[in-house]
Amino acid sequence: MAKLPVSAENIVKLFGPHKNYSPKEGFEGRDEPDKVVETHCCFCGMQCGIKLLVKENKVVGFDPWMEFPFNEGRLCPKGVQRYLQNNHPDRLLTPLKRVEGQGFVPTSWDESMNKVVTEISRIQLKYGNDAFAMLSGVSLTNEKSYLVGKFARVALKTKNLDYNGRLCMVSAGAGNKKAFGLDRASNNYSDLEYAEVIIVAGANISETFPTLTHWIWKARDRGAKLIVIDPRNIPLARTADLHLDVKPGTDSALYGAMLKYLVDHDMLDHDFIDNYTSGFQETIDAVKDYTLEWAEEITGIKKEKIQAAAELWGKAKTSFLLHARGIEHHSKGVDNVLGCINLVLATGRIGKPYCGYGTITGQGNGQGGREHGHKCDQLPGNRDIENPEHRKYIADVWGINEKDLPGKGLSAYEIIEAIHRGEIRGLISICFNPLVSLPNSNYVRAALEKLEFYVCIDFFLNETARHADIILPGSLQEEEEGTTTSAEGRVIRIRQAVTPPGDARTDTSIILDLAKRLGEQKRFNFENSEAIFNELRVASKGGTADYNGITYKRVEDEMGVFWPCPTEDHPGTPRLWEDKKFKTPDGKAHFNPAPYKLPGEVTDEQYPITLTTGRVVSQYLSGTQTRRIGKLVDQFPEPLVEIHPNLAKEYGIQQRELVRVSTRRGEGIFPANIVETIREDTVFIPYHWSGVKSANQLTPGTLDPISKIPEFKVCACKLEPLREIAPASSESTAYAST
Ligand SMILES: Nc1nc2c(c(=O)[nH]1)N[C@H]1C(S)=C(S)[C@@H](COP(=O)(O)OP(=O)(O)OC[C@H]3O[C@@H](n4cnc5c(=O)[nH]c(N)nc54)[C@H](O)[C@@H]3O)O[C@H]1N2
Ligand SMILES: Nc1nc2c(c(=O)[nH]1)N[C@H]1C(S)=C(S)[C@@H](COP(=O)(O)OP(=O)(O)OC[C@H]3O[C@@H](n4cnc5c(=O)[nH]c(N)nc54)[C@H](O)[C@@H]3O)O[C@H]1N2
Ligand code: SF4
Ligand SMILES: [Mo]
Repeated sequence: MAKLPVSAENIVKLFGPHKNYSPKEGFEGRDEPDKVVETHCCFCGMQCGIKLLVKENKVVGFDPWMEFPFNEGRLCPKGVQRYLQNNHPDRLLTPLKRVEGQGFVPTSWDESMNKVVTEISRIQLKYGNDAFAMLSGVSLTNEKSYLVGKFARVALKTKNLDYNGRLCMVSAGAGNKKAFGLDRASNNYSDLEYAEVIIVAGANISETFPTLTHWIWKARDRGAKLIVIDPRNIPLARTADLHLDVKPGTDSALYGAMLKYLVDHDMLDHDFIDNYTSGFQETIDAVKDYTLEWAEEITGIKKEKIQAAAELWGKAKTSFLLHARGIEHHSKGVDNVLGCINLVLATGRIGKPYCGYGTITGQGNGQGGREHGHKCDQLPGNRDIENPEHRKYIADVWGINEKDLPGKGLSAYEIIEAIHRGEIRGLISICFNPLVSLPNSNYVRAALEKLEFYVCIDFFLNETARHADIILPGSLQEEEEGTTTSAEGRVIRIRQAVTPPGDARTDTSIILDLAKRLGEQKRFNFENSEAIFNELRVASKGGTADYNGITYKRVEDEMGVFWPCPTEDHPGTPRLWEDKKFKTPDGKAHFNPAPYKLPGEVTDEQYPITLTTGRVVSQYLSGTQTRRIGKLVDQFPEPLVEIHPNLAKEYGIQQRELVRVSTRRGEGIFPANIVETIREDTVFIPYHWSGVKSANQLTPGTLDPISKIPEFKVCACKLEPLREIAPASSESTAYAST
């Protein structure tokens, strides 16, 4: 039976209005904290070192941690506000149950856990084990990610477990596995400093990885040339030697044309290609017709600029290529990634000092979280859930029969589709807000309403949780011990600074308790996070993401250890591939043909404008955390639609006028932000908001066939000015990525 979400009125009754929390001037305890805890920012993949100041079991402030090597004390606007979450008035402090007609009502741990277990049993008995799915997230530590993977397969006994990295790094992961047999950025970022040429493709680094900018400036100070590939003239592009303003969805045409140019002008490393790679000939055959003129036609980038980029890249002795979601959030995301890798391999500039390549991992533990088995097709150590040897190894570590280990399950968006088909009836989620972050949110909402039972573990009441039957109050990153792995591949130590407030519990204790109640106490008998990590080390041993030699003590003593690190006397691997022994079956790096293909949806008469989506500096992901922090909200209170002045003129749109943006999936209303920094045929909307302000009402559920990543970065839309100026709040957003 369709279930209605708890009404907004009922939520307000229980929680009061949504609070934008700013502390008093000069916060309490600043001068004399009880303790200072060296740990890391909970937000993006940079995982900047930070010191948290603690007083009376509350995080009351922060200090820079100057000694931590990556960020050397630097923090971005989110990092300096992160401490405000632990003590936030919106924290969930007790389990809640949905009571029809009343909204969410506090309940006990015993009652809520019993209900969860009863519903799991009921649904699995009636519809089969796989009818109960789990969604997880990589803001979770390595220990929790590993635990969730084991919990879903061993205690919940479902194959349908996937995670929010499916919306994030999977195109890069799949591309890296095809080309190198291993999924990690190839270098630590200090290698950037001496690179002669740096390409940044589809990554708005100044806003999304602000502390990484430092390493790019260092290279610039030494004369490095910078090439930025983005439909918007983003802050980094404004300082670049070349800005290639690519039309969304056409990157592979650009990389293909650059590759052809390198071939035609013999700017190739023949020794590297001949001895250490395979697949070169078919890859260059696929781009033999990709002239500069053709590429200009497809990508909208002037051919002189494409030529200049190929010349700079081709002639450099050292170089670095970085990309992020701008090229990966596509139904051809894996092809785009392979197109970039082909340029790196053709010039042989990898596995050498100051020569590197990598995707910039997005979420805090986006790297570690994609290695230890909470992906639908993966087992710990980045093992393959369909490989009989890998299955046997993990089944032995877990003490189960290989035949009882579930197989490959559905990916995140496919789980939503399966709910619509009635194949999945129950859901448990932790650290994921799919209603805001998955594409086609009207379809996602309809799926949530169809679920027979949904339990959510979070520390804030996110938008998806409003559809839950039970909400379990979990923990923030600083409320548990653990490790994460930064975008560089550096395994670092997350420190417990405080215990969870009120009746909230650590995420780990909630999962362990659930496993126990599902009859799996023996296999989930961990004393602490370190015990989980030690099992993870064994489970990862021999896999491509090998953590076996990494101990808590080493991570602390060495301020992080880079995987792979197979033995305790192994130094770890900051720079991959120095030995040229790639992890592919033939030991070579693979070129892969990456011909240009059209995106899933193209513009037409009805929907004539390209829509792309992404981020702003002060908001984080689905906004659950940052939309609650006063100063971050002040900086960017609501999403604006970026429109070029010429396009605005065509529609008679004024600055800050409300504009209805519609696609085949839905519509939203956004104040206009008229800026010269975007292509004339494209509009951009940041996606951190919900409801009528949600960009994901508009985006399509088209997936990359290999990675299953949704196509967040390109679809067709239309604009209608509403002839009404936005209320004052949007006026304060003077800073709008321009
Ligand atoms: N402030 C902030 N920082 C964050 C996050 C956050 O939410 N807020 N999230 C973190 C996470 S999880 C992630 S994944 C990263 C994401 O980091 P980024 O990938 O840097 O962020 P996005 O804004 O999603 O997209 C980057 C750029 O892609 C461009 N783009 C759009 N379409 C195309 C295209 O077809 N081709 C090319 N070449 N570029 C295109 C957009 O104009 C945009 O400037 O940020 C991390 N850091
Ligand atoms: N249109 C559009 N959509 C996008 C994107 C885009 O560029 N455009 N980007 C995509 C990308 S790259 C990403 S990564 C996804 C992210 O999408 P989500 O993963 O849905 O975003 P989050 O805001 O991280 O949601 C995580 C939830 O986990 C909770 N949480 C955080 N840390 C913890 C923890 O330690 N324990 C527990 N129990 N809960 C925790 C937060 O409170 C929040 O409610 O969005 C994707 N969606
Ligand atoms: S760059 Fe990322 S990790 Fe560093 S302070 Fe900002 S959000 Fe936190
Ligand atoms: Mo992400």
